[in-house]
Amino acid sequence: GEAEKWVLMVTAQTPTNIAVIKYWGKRDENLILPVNDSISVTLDPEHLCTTTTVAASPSFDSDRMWLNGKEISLSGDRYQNCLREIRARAGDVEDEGKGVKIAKKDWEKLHLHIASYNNFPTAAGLASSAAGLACLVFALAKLMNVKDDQSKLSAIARQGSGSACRSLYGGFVKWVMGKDDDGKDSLAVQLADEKHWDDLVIIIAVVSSSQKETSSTTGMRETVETSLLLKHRAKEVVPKRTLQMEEAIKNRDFASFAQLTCADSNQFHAVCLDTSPPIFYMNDTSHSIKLWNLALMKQLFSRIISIVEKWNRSEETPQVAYTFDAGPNAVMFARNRKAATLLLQRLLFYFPPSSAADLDSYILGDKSI
Ligand code: 2P0
Repeated sequence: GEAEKWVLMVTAQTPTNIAVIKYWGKRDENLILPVNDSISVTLDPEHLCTTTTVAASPSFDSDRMWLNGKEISLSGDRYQNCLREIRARAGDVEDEGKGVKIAKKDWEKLHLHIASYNNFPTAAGLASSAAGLACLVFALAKLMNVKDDQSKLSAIARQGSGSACRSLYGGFVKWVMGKDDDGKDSLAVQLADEKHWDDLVIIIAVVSSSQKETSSTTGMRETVETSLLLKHRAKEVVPKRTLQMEEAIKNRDFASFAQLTCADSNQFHAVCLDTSPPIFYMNDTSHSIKLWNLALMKQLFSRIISIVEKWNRSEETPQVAYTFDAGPNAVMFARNRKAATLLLQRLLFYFPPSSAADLDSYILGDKSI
């Protein structure tokens, strides 16, 4: 009847995050519990974000989801775990304008339609799953009037994709690995908000929009199974480095921040190389180079590293840090606007874009949410 025609909707927008202390390796694959803490910076939502609309209606027959306009399956454990956890925490919802009243228990039988858009390449190593799952959990929590705080929501988003838990907060965020077997204490906490370090500028060179070859999930499973270096990293290196990074962020100490960020990116890729069979994210020449007029992808990575390392050594104090994830894009942090301008000049000199349109692939943004 008429009363059955309502649709209740919520739209949310969530930026992606870039890890400066990397998450790589799980101790529990189903709950997504990591082998070490990680720290990230949440980007400005303008450039790299997911927009998700969630809708509930008695006229929907099943839960369905569309990603970038294409229907995708929700049957996987990760989506199912997130939906179940959110539904279990749903509250009463009343929309007087629509004459809608939903009781807590009604959410179990109300179906959802979800539409999600990324304004950046999906699965190209720019943490699209991070923004996507964080946004989904956040939007559903709003729709269903879930009262849990962001930290509790982050533990739900974590079950969708590990790095997603860090996108529930802006600014600088730590994913605490936790000790419990049930994962309740494996969640995100905000270290500093988006206004804390205003000088910092993040520059991302989108090298290729093609999808990466080894997924993070598979890659880290193989690393956990085969790499001895990972055991050393998780037990000895990351615990100390996390504390040092927290200090660097607190004090806005760019020299330490840059040293730790570069070192951790390099160790993450060393751990990938220590995996059997080895994983090469930094010189993956299997990707076609669409946006950049480069002979080989590996030249970009090694050249960015050497350009930045050389430049930093020639100055009194580091000007720029680099970090690379499980995909073909370069993320750089400049200590301030002046360093960012100089960095862009250098990038444009060493990697001249082949057309004006390619200039768009340099994204200049603030880290603020
Ligand atoms: C990070 N990455 O800390 C690290 C650095 C990639 C390199 O988190 O299996 O997509 O969904 O938990 O979160 C990528 O891993 O993996 C990632 P799942 P996820 O940002």
